[in-house]
Amino acid sequence: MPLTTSLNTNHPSIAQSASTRGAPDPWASPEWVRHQGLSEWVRQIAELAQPEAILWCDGSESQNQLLCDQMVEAGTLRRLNPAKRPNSYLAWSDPSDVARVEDRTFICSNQREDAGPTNHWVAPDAMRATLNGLFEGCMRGRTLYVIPFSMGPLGSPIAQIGVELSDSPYVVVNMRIMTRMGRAVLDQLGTDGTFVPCVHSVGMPLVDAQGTVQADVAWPCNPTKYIVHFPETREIWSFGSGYGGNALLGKKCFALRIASHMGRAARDQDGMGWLAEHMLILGVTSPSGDKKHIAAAFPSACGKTNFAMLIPPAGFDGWKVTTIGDDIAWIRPRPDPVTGQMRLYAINPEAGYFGVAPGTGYKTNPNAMATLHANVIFTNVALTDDGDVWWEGMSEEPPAHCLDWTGRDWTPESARAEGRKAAHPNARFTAPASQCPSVDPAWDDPAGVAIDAFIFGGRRSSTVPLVTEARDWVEGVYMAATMGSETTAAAAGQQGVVRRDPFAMLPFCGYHMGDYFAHWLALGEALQQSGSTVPHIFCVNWFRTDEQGRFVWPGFGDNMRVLRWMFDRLNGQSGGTEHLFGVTPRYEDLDWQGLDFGPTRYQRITSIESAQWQEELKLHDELFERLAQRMPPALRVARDALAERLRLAVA
Ligand code: SAT
Ligand code: MN
Repeated sequence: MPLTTSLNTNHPSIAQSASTRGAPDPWASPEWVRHQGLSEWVRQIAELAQPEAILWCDGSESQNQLLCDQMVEAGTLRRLNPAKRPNSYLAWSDPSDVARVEDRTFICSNQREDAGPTNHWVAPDAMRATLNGLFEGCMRGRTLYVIPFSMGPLGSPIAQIGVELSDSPYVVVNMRIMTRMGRAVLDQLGTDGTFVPCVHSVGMPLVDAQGTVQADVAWPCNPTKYIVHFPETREIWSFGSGYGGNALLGKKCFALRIASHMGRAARDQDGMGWLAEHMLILGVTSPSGDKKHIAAAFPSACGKTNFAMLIPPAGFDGWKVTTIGDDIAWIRPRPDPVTGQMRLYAINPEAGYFGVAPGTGYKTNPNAMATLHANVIFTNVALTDDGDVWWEGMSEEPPAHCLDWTGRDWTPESARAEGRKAAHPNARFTAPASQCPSVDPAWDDPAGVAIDAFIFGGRRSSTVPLVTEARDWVEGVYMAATMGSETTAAAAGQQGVVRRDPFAMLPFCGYHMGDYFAHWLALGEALQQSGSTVPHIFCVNWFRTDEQGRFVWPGFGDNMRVLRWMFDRLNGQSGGTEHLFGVTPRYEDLDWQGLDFGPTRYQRITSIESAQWQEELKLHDELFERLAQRMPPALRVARDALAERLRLAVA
């Protein structure tokens, strides 16, 4: 408890606000806060949650340092060896709080049908009553941090502002990396701008209703968790977790669940609306300087960060991949300033990477490793004896000894004997995007980049070929809508089971998935009606395995071969063969320079087995059945056409 007291009396923003108003009003906002509505809302939440103090986060280095120092003192963070990893910290979470909790995530639209069958729904009034109960006094003894943030470059026409109120200083320092955070955001907000209110508590007050004080722990959280969205009123409430997407509310909660609803609702105003997608954004530049921008959707922990930072392999001299974003894209139609044609412009609403550490290494993603050289917060990775971090896949040679993410001794021998990992499979790094060597010069451009193609990818050990191009927009939307993927450690629950994950948005769509498909179809149609060409749509699967369960495709840098094929297709310059559901390159259509990968192996990752596709079609039907109430007819037509082609193929 003294922790927060010392912070509040020492920090200039607090001292200033108290002194300007004479009588010390502990909940007064600093004079640089000019938005009356914001100040009132903060006071209202403070009255409910009863924090000991309020700290307005100004985004400054000095305030950040103060919070980090306090978290080091409290045991929440460890300072890493500054000679090895300057200005970097390690956090170990409570072992019960390590991933997103999808079954505790709610879309509380006014009407149940609007949330759709793929979201958990509770009536808004009932949920508000529950939240009021949970939040009453939940910050006692803690500081309430006011975190103003912008998703997207400050002032961009595509950006949006949010304010998160959280009792977690870990959230503050992560939000400072992941978003544009601090005083400049409130300057942008002015006296009456709109913002998305986000309320977050770890749910572990330090003083109970009787005034009994309890000691803090390194990672406070609560077994009861609620991640709640009210799409119509655009509010987010999160209780009980301090981890990742559960707690950094700008990310999945705002930039995907609320923003997807915003983008759909905007169509009623301007006839087109916009898209909030679970997509990385990359640039590909050819040796002649031709550049294309591609947005690619993959489920969590399927390699988006690696793909966004790809380094072309030997033999691709002069080709370059640049990174605009690694997780989320906000995409808006707008006329091209030169041709006047409508195009889709994308920004990365985030300012940092919250990437999966295990599997990120000098071999698989050197750009990420370079990004992580300093100013990073690591969560749930191992601590080496020289005060640095390690995780499975970071280097070939594991350290002889380290402390695993639970703080226990770990050696390669103990790992072999007990099968215990040094890092949690969903361990993460939080790092500034600006530190990435492959960062695109336009990554921060408020105007965004014009998208030439979309990629949709899942993790499938069979059935789905390496790459397929849809023959038109509707076929592409069908592919994306019916995408399946094996579950990963990014979400709590069973792993490795195939589930439908339409557009990689299953856990992130803030409204009815059928309406979401309809929005994509309508946007494509509106673009085409305006005389524009729509981006090409591709579907990929890097994850097919052989009889021994080994990946057939080398992946990583070699994905450039697939990117190059797409690039050439966009220019109408490469061939392919048509099959059941699109166009796939023949062996000779890919550039194999520098890789020993014969036609037989290629056959393994591109073959389309009718029997498997008959099973697959049943899974499409199950999804369509679930979404029946709002399933766009065009996708049923696409489904029937596929079924017919399949019937002919088998006959
Ligand atoms: O939602 S998180 O930000 O924790 C990570 C993810 O699932 O992509
Ligand atoms: Mn993600």
